[in-house]
Amino acid sequence: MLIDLIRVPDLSCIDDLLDEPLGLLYLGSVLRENNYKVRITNLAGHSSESWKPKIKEADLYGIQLYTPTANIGIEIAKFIKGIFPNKAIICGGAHPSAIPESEELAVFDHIVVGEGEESIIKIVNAYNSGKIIPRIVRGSFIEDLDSIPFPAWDLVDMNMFHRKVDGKRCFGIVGSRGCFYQCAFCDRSLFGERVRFRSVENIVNEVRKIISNYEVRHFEFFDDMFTINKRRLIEFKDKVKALNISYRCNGRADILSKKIYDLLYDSGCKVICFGIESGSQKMLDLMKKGTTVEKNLKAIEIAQEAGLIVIGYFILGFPGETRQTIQESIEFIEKSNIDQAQFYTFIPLPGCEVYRHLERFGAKIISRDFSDYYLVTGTDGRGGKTVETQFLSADEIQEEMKKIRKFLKERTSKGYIQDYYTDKLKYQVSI
Ligand code: B12
Repeated sequence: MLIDLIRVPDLSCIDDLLDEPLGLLYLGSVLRENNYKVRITNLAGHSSESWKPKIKEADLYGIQLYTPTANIGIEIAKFIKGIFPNKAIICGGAHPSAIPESEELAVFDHIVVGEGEESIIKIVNAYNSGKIIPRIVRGSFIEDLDSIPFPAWDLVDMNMFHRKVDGKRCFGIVGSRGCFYQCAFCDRSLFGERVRFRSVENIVNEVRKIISNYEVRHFEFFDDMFTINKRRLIEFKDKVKALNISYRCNGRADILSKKIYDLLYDSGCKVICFGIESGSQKMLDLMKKGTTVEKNLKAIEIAQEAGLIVIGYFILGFPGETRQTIQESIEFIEKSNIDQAQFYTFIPLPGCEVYRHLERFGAKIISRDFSDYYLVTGTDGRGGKTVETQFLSADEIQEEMKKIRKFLKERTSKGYIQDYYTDKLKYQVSI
């Protein structure tokens, strides 16, 4: 039985070939472990039409959907049904996990909610043995993450992906799943609120395998919770130091222990990315970020002192945003001297608290077309027009974004800036 896992193109993104499709590589790995044949059809980098000849026959298809890629994923599923009408198609990923009952997903035979490793095996086994399986399959959160085999990198051409850390091509690693913070803009339907960690030993074994198979020593840790536990970081540093790696990771900016940032630096971390979100305390409170502007400033200072390059992610246009709060974010950037600042427009992603309680937040959705639900794209870095808030219309938010881009361009930033996929390259930003 051959299962074809499809990575759909992200048409709104100026470069969707930055990162390997880790989720599908995990699914490929567990399918192979269960003796199924797997193919990954990687349509990233394709235009709205050029993907069609890439679709080949298989016994079962699996498609990953993010909200902004849901429409193209549905189009691909319809195309498959047109040429291979008897083949079942499963979808999974963040979008169907948030709204599995959505009518738009009617073309799919099965919808997987949450982590896919156990659920895809249940579904494929059922097809293999002629058993019935429900249309919506809700996976439980996998407790023992070490039990999941490493991603099947060989199913794709890893040279296609070009995210760089420290100027060199890197591999992505996910060392934990879940996040217990309650940020109102975040969709946590996928990995849930309870954090599960892989053992440090297991992560370091993955690092070793990548070094020996690909001679790559540069990594990006995608975990939400990479910096949360000092004991783990000490163990990580002790085990990884001799491997001489460089990496970038995400961190909560309310962690103010200098020891944490020293440990990161000592273990090879070059860049830390903080979700700063705003320079306005009012906005941080509305977003339920659970932290303060002062703590954010302090964390940037300590991390820089430890030798790290600090990238800050900001959200523009969250409900409650005004020109005054935007000005506070600009002042924050000037005051903090953060190495790079990146702004993304607020999008009410299905599954996040704002999407579920629009009125309470004072937001009005102006587009139900999921192709508009992208955070950033294009030469001016604008996001899709999806939402209107009490004080700013969607057009005004885009205008403000233009001004911020201009401000950021004039500011010197430090650290590596991703060079985008050359034939799409119009400007340089990093994500
Ligand atoms: C890392 C990350 C990225 C990386 C992806 C790196 C990678 N190599 O996968 C980058 C920077 C590229 C990225 C980009 C985007 N991201 Co992102 N990202 C994340 C993050 C922080 C972690 C995801 C992760 O750990 N992936 C690793 C693997 C293990 O997980 P996975 O890919 O989701 O796959 C698992 C399941 O989803 C499921 N599954 C997936 N596909 C399928 C298919 C089938 C058939 C089945 C059965 C199961 C299944 O099984 C997999 C294994 O368990 C999450 C937040 C979070 N903590 O969840 C946001 C998150 C997933 N991203 C989000 C968004 C919006 C985006 C963008 C759409 C942003 C944009 N352009 O506007 C893009 C889309 C990229 C694309 N390719 O189309 C949202 C998605 C919300 C939504 N409703 O769509 C999230 C949830 C952030 C948030 N909380 O709001 N992202």
